[in-house]
Amino acid sequence: MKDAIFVAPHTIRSAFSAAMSAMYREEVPAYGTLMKLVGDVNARTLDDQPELYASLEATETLDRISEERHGAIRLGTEAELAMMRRVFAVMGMFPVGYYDLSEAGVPVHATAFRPVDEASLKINPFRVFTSLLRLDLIADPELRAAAQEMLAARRIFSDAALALVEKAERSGGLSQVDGARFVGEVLNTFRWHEMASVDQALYDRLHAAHRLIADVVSFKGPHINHLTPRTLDIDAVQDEMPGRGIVPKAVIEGPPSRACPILLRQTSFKAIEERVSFLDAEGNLSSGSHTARFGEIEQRGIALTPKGRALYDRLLNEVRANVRPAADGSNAHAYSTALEDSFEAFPDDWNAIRRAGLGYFLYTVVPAGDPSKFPGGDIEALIKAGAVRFDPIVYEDFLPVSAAGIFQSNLGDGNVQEFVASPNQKLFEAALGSSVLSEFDHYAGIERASIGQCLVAVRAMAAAA
Ligand code: OOG
Ligand code: NI
Repeated sequence: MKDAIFVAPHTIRSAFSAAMSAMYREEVPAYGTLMKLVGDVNARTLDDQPELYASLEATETLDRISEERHGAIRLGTEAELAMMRRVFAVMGMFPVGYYDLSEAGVPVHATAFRPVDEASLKINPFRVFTSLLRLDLIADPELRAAAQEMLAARRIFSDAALALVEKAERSGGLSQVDGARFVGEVLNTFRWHEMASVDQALYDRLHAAHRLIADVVSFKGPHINHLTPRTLDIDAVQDEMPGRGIVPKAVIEGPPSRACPILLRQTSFKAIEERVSFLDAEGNLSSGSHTARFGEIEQRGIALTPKGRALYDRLLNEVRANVRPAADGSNAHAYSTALEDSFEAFPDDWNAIRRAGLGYFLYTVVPAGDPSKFPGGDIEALIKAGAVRFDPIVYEDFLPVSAAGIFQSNLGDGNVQEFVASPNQKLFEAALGSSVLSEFDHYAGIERASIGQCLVAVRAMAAAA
């Protein structure tokens, strides 16, 4: 009875991601161009690959294939992060994973707010990579204090948004009318503000400390800095961007193109230069520019186990120790060749990946099997007998080295700064007001449950036969 009056969190999430998409296309027209290109490439890929068409048609909603999969924001304070967690919870999005980017020269740590269960992901997978600025990594104490003061004074959520979050928490959901108001109010938090909230002198000092610090501290709120649709052929989109008048980053992040895709491949167009205005203490207006916002695309593969991930990290690090991708693309070809060579060492066959314990799989009973012939015992015997099949579990999370590459190419590739690596998940979780779900535990749990279900189902079928 109670549920009947509430709109489902995934319905609010779908409305929110659609509203973000419309707003962002308006704010950053190049993003609209990217969306069009992605739609064209996806349509062409489905035309060219009837097998892919059939498998996607069976498992997904084809008419939404080119919709946004994720976006990203950067927050300034612990209180903002804690509140953001409550806002995303209303939309059925929960913190998964901890990403320390200080090691890669970006002074933030992060999590991804996302739908967690399979059904919810399927309805709408939208997630938001959410970073928290690490002011402790600003060396100059005076600048740190100025940044802190600016951030402490800003209010990124409207009173109405806060009231609606409290209402949802109190009553266990929002009505349809409140859900629509919530989307409208929360959307405002992610809007772009042409008018900076600091004067030009402070902007310049923040910018000199790190471009990302200027991006977080100088504005009224955490503008959405990119959205990311899914592409079925990331290499084609990367190649065709220049033809549509948009400038791609130098290389695609993540693993190379493979028969059995692993983890996540992503690339973006380089951030656009936008006009901003500054007001000084005397009321004089001046104008400058700010470069932070871009568009990205992603293509996902199988979630890897810790063992598979360790192999991935090792192979990637080996490549990057030899060929560091240059921002201007001058060694892009050498990089991609080295990447392909290195990943020869990663099995490229689903069963080999599975047998080596490198990836997570979902096991299901084959409906056509003859239960009287099923061998007893373990899952391997059932697979051999053709009674059980396995399919890769898709990686729904992010990769710190890739994220750092995306950050960097969109903050100006110039000088990459060094920070002392200082992961601090405890501190992050204290700020968040909850722990983050371990993505590895989550995938392992899905796999384990699917094996358990197969064994139970097969036993029941054999008993009934
Ligand atoms: C976030 C970069 C991380 C991804 O796809 O890895 C990210 C940012 O630039 O704020 O979105
Ligand atoms: Ni991204």
